Amino acid sequence: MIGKRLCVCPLCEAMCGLEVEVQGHRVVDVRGDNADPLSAGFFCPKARALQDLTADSSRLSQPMLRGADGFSPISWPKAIQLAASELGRIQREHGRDAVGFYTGNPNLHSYAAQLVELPFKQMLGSRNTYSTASVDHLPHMYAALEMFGHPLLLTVPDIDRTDLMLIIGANPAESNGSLMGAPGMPMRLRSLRARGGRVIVVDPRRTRTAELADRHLFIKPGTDALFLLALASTLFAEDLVCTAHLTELLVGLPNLAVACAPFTPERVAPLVGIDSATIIDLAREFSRASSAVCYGRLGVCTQTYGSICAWLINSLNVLTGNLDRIGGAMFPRPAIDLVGASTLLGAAGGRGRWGSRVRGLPEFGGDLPLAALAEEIETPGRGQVRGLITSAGNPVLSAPNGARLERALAGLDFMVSIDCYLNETTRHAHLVLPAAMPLERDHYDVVFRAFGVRDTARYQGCVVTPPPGVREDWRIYCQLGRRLARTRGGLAGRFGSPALAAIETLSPRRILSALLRLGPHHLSLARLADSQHAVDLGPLQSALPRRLRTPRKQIHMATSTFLESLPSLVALLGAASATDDDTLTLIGRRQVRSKNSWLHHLPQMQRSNNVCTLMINSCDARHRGLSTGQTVEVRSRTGSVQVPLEITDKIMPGVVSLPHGFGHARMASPFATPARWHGASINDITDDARLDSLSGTAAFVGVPVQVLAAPSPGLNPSNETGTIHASLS
Ligand SMILES: Nc1nc2c(c(=O)[nH]1)N[C@H]1C(S)=C(S)[C@@H](COP(=O)(O)OP(=O)(O)OC[C@H]3O[C@@H](n4cnc5c(=O)[nH]c(N)nc54)[C@H](O)[C@@H]3O)O[C@H]1N2
Ligand SMILES: Nc1nc2c(c(=O)[nH]1)N[C@H]1C(S)=C(S)[C@@H](COP(=O)(O)OP(=O)(O)OC[C@H]3O[C@@H](n4cnc5c(=O)[nH]c(N)nc54)[C@H](O)[C@@H]3O)O[C@H]1N2
Ligand code: SF4
Ligand SMILES: [Mo]
Repeated sequence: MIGKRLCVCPLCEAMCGLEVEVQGHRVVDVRGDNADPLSAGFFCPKARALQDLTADSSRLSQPMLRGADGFSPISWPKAIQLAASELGRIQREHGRDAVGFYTGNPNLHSYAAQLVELPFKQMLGSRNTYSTASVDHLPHMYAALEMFGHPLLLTVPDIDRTDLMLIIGANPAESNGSLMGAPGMPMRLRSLRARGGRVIVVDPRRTRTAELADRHLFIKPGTDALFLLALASTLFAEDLVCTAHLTELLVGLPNLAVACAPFTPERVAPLVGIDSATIIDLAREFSRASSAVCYGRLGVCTQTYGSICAWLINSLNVLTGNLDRIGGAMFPRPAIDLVGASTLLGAAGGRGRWGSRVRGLPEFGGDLPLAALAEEIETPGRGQVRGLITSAGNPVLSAPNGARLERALAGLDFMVSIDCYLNETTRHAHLVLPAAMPLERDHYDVVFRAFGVRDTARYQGCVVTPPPGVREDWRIYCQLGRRLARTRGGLAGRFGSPALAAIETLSPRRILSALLRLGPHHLSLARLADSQHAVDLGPLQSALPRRLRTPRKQIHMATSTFLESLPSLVALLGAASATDDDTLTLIGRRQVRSKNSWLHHLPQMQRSNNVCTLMINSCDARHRGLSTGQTVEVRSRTGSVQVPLEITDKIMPGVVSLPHGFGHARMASPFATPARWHGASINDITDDARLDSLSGTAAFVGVPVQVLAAPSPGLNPSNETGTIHASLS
């Protein structure tokens, strides 16, 4: 039976409205929903991949147990029993911290998984919990906590009404935006310019976003904190600070002025690679625009001064009166208020309350930096991670120095993964529990509706029926969690996990319904379910001081943690550029036909614009006698990969770029991607020792590398690339 369904695309933060044609378990056609208040008919090639995804025979449809001859099916009751007894044994013998937990990106797209994750972690009782936050957005959360009093008080650029958008370290035209639900970025940037506004992009690569902008400035990777300090120091020096409606709320402004003073454009310019006149002009233009917003994402988060960058981006918006103002950086008012809900559910968290066992890296919101996981598995002693649960993730490809993590996984006593696929990580698990995919469960974007450029709400039931052998993530957490709690014996064992039991009885859907009703718009889930399209709750509105969570509802402009980090940046001003001629600086990139590591095997993703190449500037290629298409070896402190070279002047001299999420040559199995699409994992050469010290976020950006002609043809005879070959068993 063929039927048409309106739904939201569950694959990325843009939340595009779709009209899909469904046949049994499969999506057979995808179009944009013109009536969607956010996406207005826009959708990207990934949405078409939903057809491939729902037809994919390589996805898991029953629990799989790894034995000497590889994986074989096992029943659900046996699988849950085995996982609980093995993990329970490890915790009894070695303590609660001996079992680690990692949760990956797709869980952020599942409201039910989000609701159950916290009680699941509380039941586990381990300090070794990890997530993608520490390879992604933690610097923004850190700055929000310091300045506004809550890690989830994150601002969103009011892109549809701004007159000037300064984009630093983000490529929303290809990523479709992050912490900014704004589908159809090319269309939005064009209309911004058509109404007389300006777009300026600061990026070591001339990205698609940069090509749509009025101006693009190359910046040396990892130096954005200096650049932002120079912008702020110019505002103070030229008396351009105008905090307008925010003035009464600010504390520490004089301290910020003093702290910025050494970072004059003249001193900063040679280090960042942008001349001082340009920095000064930019500060003037930003301060004089009738509205302006500075937006930064992964390129500024994942660098050694990531949290400083996030602080300074907020500061720039404050200093020019653009925080909490139409056309500036605004706080959404979503139907489920994440700030209120997280406080209610006891998830608001803190930071630095404990450190990781081996390196003392700070926890944030209860989780440790992902960069610490490998050493926590490798290093003997009380609290060593001997058992691991991974859920909806692929840290072998997504963690810094993923190759080291992969080696460490081999030493675990027991590993269980909850995933839809055998991937580069889950293939190391002893047991893999198959999860229902997006579209195979009811859906509400509880996280990402909180970062939309308009406030909207949408709930949908299941779009396609899941195969009988899979279970939804939240059920797996509840079943595994309750069984694991019971292995503890005594009183705790008798009661299992009351929180998980309560959720199972109530159902996440009822909790969602209550959260919507209690939320600022008092929505009814039944009404949302009846609505064909997303419900428009209107444009962003001013929310201060009401939303602030600092004790006196003030904005803290210069807290000691930030100020104490500045001397090391001052020291940089005096240092000569340390790089020698042979060293290049590595950055990452995202390509349109990708979603992190997990969709490359789908035919829709396999197009010539989605190959894993090393981009290099023509000067650097000439200097090394390298030519386009040739296989090169890229070496860093941690490892090396071989990839084909792509010479392009879209990348800054001295910088090279590899896309993130490839590295599938490891998967020599029936589930593998065809060799041409294997690529190499950038995280085989990133460095788990490079971190933003404040938040513990991995500094993927700016890894020093050497690039040379590969000593022999690549690992694949067809001159395609790969890294480590391994068999599935
Ligand atoms: N197509 C596609 N879309 C995606 C994803 C995907 O994998 N594929 N993943 C999703 C996820 S999980 C996320 S978090 C978002 C990320 O969304 P974005 O942050 O928009 O995505 P990136 O492409 O990583 O953009 C980072 C940019 O920073 C630049 N950059 C690197 N180093 C520096 C530096 O030192 N300074 C500055 N100023 N710029 C730098 C890079 O060249 C790149 O253009 O994308 C989401 N959307
Ligand atoms: N060098 C470098 N490293 C990076 C980045 C970078 O730009 N450069 N980006 C970082 C960022 S922003 C992110 S978000 C991370 C992503 O890191 P991860 O979240 O670890 O990796 P993904 O590739 O998103 O893994 C998704 C897995 O979830 C599974 N999955 C999909 N849907 C579901 C579901 O509903 N339930 C379950 N149980 N499983 C599901 C897929 O099959 C896939 O195996 O990578 C980070 N690592
Ligand atoms: S931009 Fe994101 S939400 Fe929109 S269609 Fe593409 S993958 Fe789906
Ligand atoms: Mo991400």
